[in-house]
Amino acid sequence: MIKKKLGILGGGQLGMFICQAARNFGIYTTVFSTTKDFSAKDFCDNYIIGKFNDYKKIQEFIKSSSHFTVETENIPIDLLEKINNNKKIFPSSEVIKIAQNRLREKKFLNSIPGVKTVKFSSINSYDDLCSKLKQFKFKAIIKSCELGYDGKNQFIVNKNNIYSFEKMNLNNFIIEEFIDFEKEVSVIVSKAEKNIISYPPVENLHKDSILKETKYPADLNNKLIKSSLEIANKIANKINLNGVLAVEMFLLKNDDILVNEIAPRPHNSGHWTMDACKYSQYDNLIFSIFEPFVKEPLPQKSCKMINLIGKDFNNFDNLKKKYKCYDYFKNEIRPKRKMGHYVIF
Ligand code: AIR
Repeated sequence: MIKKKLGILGGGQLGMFICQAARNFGIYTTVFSTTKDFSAKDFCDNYIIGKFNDYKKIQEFIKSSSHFTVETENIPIDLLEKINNNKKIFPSSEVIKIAQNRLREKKFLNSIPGVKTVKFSSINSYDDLCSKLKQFKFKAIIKSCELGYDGKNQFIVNKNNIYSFEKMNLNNFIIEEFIDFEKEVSVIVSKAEKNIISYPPVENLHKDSILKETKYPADLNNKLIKSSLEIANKIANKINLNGVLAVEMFLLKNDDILVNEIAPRPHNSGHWTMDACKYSQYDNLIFSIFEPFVKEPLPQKSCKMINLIGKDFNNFDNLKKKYKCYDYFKNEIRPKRKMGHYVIF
């Protein structure tokens, strides 16, 4: 039998968990990493280290596998299209293209009946920021449209601190209304050729724009559970998802739901599924790539997933004595860097 082969763009913790799931199903993995030390290194079968614009290395990577996926959306679109033209990539380059640019993503989301986001506008300069901030009642968030995650390139702007942005390059930024939400929830969906499944909504707690905790089940009434699942499914269908998609949402005091952002890959708020579901988000990614059907997740127990960010990781050995702990094997602790997580049942 020919072994199934999966190429993964990116080798961080998400790539590491994808490799582990792939191995359980006997799939051979090749990771393309832009750094020498990376989380997935000891969990993949093969790896290529190079720059995304290194033609020879990319050719080698495309040759390595029949099927491809990504563990971050921050990958040059021409590279994704190149893979898409030659082999199968999950999700397709069109899906990733939408999710990797905040402006494109928000326009797409608002084009779906029944899906809404916060008010937003594009900005390209400090002058733009000054005039738009007025429209956003002098309190807003600005984010770079591309290449930002975990709070990177995101700033709260108000009347008092606006001057500190005068010297910043604000080209290709988005300004978003600052909203006072009640809760943050996320829903992960996975879609294969023949069916679609969703994980139940979970409640997320962020600190400094980085996910700190995810709680399953979310403390929501049935109506909100239903609406959040409906929104995530609408998005997955509209975007023609093939793979896994996480939908982050804000829940407002009046029970309205606004979509914050989407991620076309396994998501940090789905790590809990490895320990509390029959089939994790990583298992379903593998099914969506290699099988016609994805599987119902079948959650088994309630739990809380807590991220170890930056120096939190120094407590890892202690936590290991009490909880199910995951090390991301990163070479260096940096502030705001996700270093590992643990799960409390
Ligand atoms: N990641 C991707 N998008 C958002 C996140 N958090 C994961 C991926 C990526 C890793 O974070 O697994 O490879 C990068 O982590 P770091 O700490 O090296 O920046």
